[in-house]
Amino acid sequence: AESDKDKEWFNQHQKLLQVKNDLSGKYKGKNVMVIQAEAYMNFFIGKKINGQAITPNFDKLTKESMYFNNYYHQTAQGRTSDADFSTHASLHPLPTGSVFIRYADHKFDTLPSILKDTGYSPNAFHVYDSSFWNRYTMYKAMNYDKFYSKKDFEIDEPLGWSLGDKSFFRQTLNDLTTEVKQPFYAYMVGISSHHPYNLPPDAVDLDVGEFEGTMFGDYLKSVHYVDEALGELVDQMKKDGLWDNTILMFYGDHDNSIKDKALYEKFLGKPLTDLDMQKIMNQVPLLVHLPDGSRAGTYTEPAGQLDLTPSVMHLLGISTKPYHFMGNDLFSEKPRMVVLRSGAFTDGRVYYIPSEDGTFSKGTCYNLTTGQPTDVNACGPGYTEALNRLNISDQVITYDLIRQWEPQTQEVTTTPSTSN
Ligand code: GP9
Repeated sequence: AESDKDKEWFNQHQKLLQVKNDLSGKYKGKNVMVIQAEAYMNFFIGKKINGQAITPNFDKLTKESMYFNNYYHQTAQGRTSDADFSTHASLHPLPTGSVFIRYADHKFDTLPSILKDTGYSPNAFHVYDSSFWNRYTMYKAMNYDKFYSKKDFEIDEPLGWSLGDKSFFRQTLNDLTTEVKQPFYAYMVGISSHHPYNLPPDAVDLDVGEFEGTMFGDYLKSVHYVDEALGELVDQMKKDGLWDNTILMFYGDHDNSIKDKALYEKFLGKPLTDLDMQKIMNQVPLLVHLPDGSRAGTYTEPAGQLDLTPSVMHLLGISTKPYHFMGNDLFSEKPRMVVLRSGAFTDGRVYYIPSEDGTFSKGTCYNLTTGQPTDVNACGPGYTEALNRLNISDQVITYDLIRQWEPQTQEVTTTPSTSN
């Protein structure tokens, strides 16, 4: 049956996730904090505008953290909820709609729930209405101990859609140190850099020069504000004694919806190819700070949101064996393939960008050694596998296959010993 073939795919993929190295289980029992920053892309990391660093705190952290600069968001129409789903369930979001809304009652192997089973206290924090993206229901299904939503925060720094990330991080750390038992899993979803990015002028100090008064300029200011919030969070974690016993991960959920190539060319000061634009619109940064600051450096192998859950489990020494993950382990040296919901994919050697109508031969296959388009057939085998993965993921989600694959509990039939 089709579902047996799907199960077999996971069995095969699982072997890659079993590869052990010196990071396996090294951070067993540590707290894990995962921050998902709104519309936070990779193209501005390490860049300056008018002599001022856009992300000085992120840049400083890269000196003592692992920075994945070829990390992809794998989202579709479900935007922020898709980033949450692919990060925590290690499956692809759907081609249409949001899994959170459409299939919250289906079974998924999710990081919070797995961590809960091993003694962690998983908690989610997001300053918006708890029903948005059906989070309230989905977070219950994911087994979070508590979802701290808008009603749990004091709106003492009103900004954009809601509360500013500076106050959000501060209040979250307060909850973590006063209410939550350790080890914890803290998942924090920021909101300050949400479209249309118009923060009050006194909230952020960044001279964006020729971009002043444009949405692109406002966007740069908003991500600069989020970077300041990140800097304050790290300082506070040090004061609270959390820094040395917490794995901190910070990544962006999806792009900023600003698609005008000319703006990026102006900002980066060079002409951009279609491949450059593809990367700009799909890469988000991932920063991983290990408690002892080890392994610092820039990691250029392709990776993506689906990889986060198996990778956290690798660090904590929790076996991935019983679960159904499509992602890779970021901490093993195996070559990896990253598939985007559009059907684009890269394996680090080639990069395929699909055509508008999805006909394989009309897409473009880039040879990443030369950066130039090559014979499209060089991407043929990869494309077949990319579509295969997207299909399997869709089937698992739509037909609730993980529930079907659960070991059947034997029905116990008892024969009455007496009759009356
Ligand atoms: C609101 C926030 C927005 O809760 O997560 O999500 P988005 O509009 O970016 O999907």
